[in-house]
Amino acid sequence: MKLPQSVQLPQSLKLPRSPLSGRALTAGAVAVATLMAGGSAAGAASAAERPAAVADAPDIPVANVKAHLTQLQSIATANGGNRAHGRPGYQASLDYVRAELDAAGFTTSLQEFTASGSTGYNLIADWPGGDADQVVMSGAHLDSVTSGPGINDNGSGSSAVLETALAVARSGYQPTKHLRFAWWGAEELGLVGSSHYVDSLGSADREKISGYLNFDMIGSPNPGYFVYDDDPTIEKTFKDYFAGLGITTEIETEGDGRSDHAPFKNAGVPVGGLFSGADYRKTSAQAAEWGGTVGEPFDPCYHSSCDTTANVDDTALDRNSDAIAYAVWELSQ
Ligand code: DTR
Ligand code: CA
Ligand code: ZN
Ligand code: ZN
Repeated sequence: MKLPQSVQLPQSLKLPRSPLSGRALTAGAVAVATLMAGGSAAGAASAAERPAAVADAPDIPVANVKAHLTQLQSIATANGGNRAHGRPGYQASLDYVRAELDAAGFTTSLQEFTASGSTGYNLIADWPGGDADQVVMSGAHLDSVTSGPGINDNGSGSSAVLETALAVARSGYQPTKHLRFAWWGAEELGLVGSSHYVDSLGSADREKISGYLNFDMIGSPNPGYFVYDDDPTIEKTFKDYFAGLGITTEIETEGDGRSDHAPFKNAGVPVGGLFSGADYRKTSAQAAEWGGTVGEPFDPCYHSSCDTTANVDDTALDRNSDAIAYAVWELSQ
């Protein structure tokens, strides 16, 4: 199915402000918002009890994130077993995510590019409102490798970012800054989609991005809790979240330049993100902190056909999804 030409929002477009400001959400409204978001009253209570900075951040229901993973698994199964660039499975994944966002009130657009002789697409979703000159962006690559369905790599990041965006819509959150979300194409071919996006931005529009948060593999079955150590403010935001849960984190050392934050960083945009590990093996010290299996890879199915919905640790997926929401709320106030 031929998709429409990419429809780019003029970056200078001033989006309408809503009278509801993020700070206007009282603890009671947080409770209502949390309940509407499928959270529990207890969740609402814990949200109200949490430090003021995170009072507005809702709990992300991991069941909702897993429901997106189930959809992506079904899509891969119905399309040759993968969701790779240039294949029907990628197109169907894109259609699924975009439909969810359109139904929730996001302004979505597709950005077209070519890689390895095939047309690829980035999906960009803007949440109406906020200062268009201060954009907080969150992203994940939506493509898989050709050898499998790519549920952890990177259905996990794609689904957590999607559910965070949907939580923004459910809560009616209207932060000071503008929220933008992105699902990249052809990351596995060499960060092609995200590089195309950054290269296509003029310098003025690049400077409007106050931070880019990247999520690539956040549900690894033998998980680690790694925080990108690129921008100190973003790094601290994530570390503070996990410290609040009593979870130690390590700085991410596997991936400088190995995921979609790299083009943003190279263009001078502050970046950060989370990672639960790929083909490196868990040490005994890490297992003592995080549990799991010493000597085994964080993700034994990395880039393999067994990267299915059975290849995800629900606790890591849940914690990282909640950390994404915390950071989006915290960095956009
Ligand atoms: N390049 C990612 C996997 C990956 C490997 N190391 C890191 C570090 C940080 C983020 C991602 C990764 C991929 O295969 O999609
Ligand atoms: Ca959660
Ligand atoms: Zn990969
Ligand atoms: Zn990946």
